[in-house]
Amino acid sequence: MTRHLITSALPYINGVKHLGNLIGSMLPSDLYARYLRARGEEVLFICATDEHGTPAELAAREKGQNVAEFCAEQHQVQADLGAAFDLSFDYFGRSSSPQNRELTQHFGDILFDNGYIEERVTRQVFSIDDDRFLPDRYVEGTCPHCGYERARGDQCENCTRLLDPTDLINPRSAVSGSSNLEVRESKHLFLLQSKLADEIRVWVNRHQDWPVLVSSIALKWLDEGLNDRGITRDLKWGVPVGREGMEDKVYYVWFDAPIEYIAATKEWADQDPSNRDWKSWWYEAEDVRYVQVMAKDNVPFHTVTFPGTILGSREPWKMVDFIKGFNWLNYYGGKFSTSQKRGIFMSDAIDMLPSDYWRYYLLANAPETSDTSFTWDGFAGTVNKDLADTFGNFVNRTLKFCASKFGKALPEGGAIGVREEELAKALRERIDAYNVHMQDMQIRKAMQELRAIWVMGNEYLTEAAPWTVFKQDPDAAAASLRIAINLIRIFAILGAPVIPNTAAKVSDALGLNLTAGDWIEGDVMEELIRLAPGHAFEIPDVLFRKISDEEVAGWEERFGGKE
Ligand code: B3M
Ligand code: ZN
Repeated sequence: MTRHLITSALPYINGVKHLGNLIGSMLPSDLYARYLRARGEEVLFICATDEHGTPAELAAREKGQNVAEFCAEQHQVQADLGAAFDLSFDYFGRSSSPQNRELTQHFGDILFDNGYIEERVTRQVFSIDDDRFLPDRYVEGTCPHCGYERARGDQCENCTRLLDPTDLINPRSAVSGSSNLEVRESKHLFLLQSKLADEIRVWVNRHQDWPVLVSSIALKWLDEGLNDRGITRDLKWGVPVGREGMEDKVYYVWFDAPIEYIAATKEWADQDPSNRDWKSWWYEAEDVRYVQVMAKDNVPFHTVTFPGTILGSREPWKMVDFIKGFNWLNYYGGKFSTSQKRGIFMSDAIDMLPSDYWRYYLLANAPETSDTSFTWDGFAGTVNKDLADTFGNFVNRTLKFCASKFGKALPEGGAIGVREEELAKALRERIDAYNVHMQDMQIRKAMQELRAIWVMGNEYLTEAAPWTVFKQDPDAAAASLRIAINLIRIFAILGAPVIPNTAAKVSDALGLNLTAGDWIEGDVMEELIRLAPGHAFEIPDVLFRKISDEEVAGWEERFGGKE
């Protein structure tokens, strides 16, 4: 039987992630993992913080912490937030782990031995006052083309021209502002991607089932020609290269970060080595289907660069089978921005409302085919309509009405008829469609089916109208309430990958013990009569509350909506 390995792109360590990051990788991969587990599949779901690189060093400096301390703290913050959003990682690792150091050095060494890495001497800007080499983007100065005074050494943001740091007029360090700079020579490792390009293209072309977003980005990079890439940096924070003559160098963050997918699995196994085997998931792992989830800016590194690392190793490491890529979730049409603190961050969101509100809204509006925009109006509309009215209200009014007329157990009497047969048939079709979209990771389509399934329950209840039928024909009312309560169970099961907390509440209210592995398979009619007369229930508190216009106005104000 196939085993499923799922990785989410690794959230960068420099601060709390915003909702755009959440829907760009972590949440949809969680949905997929939960769905597969519900179908009884064997799943390993891995994520980690991506901790190396200059932005981490600078973020630590800004907080007055040393970088290791900063990363340890921020890792915990992100792990806690992931748990608060019910991200069901089997393991949430750290790219600064000893396991990743060892594996990254292994890949570096073997690529070197195989002739895919070579040493080259480069000329780079050194900041004397900062006592460090500056990455290109941390050299600032005046653009020689347009005169913009805050151009970065890699690119001018004003005229978009690509630059070399030595092109800048009046260059200075973006770290300290010091203009006490000089160009020094430094020896670096280069990954000879040009030698691997053909092989990478063949591998990409073998994956005709990838979303267009993903394959088009991969092919664009390949068509533009792969340059050999410097994969080491003159920094202290990172995976040390560990080669003679390169004592002061570390691997570039994008070299070690994807290797952390493997290393995090090893971290997971090392916690319980007698029961967990990391290697069978990654090495000669023919029975594994590997799915990666990420936002579009990460696609080149996963379709070209990292595959190059693996192919060049000439070792049988598992390569990705399917990549789900996402466009941007914008905030009122503009970018969410960690550095400009624009938009909504996971920590704000979870203080405002429970995770299921966010999970459903974000998944239903996932930026799959194009960028989408978060607006408070849109959020409130979706919550009020789909979650409060369609789902939550169905559960509460059904159970309340039943309790008031028949007590808190499924009532006896009546029989199923044509309406129920039709309901079962229509449900089967919708559930089949839901399964297909979930398997294909067509997230918005899947959410549309789920919503349509909830709507069917409401329509059934409106037509069966137990509240009016009750006076003349209590048996008929009892029969339709039994069906409705069974629908609640079905809704909870089908909704569990999306709104796991609420599904658990509903399952408790129905006195059930739903676990991963429960799904609606086979004959739906049987599922509609599964809970039998006499089965007791409780009435849960309101499952989803409505969001008022005043709240929307207040949040727009607080988070800077409109403009
Ligand atoms: N850390 C995502 C980012 O910060 C990046 C993903 C790494 S996945 C190996 O853009
Ligand atoms: Zn310019």
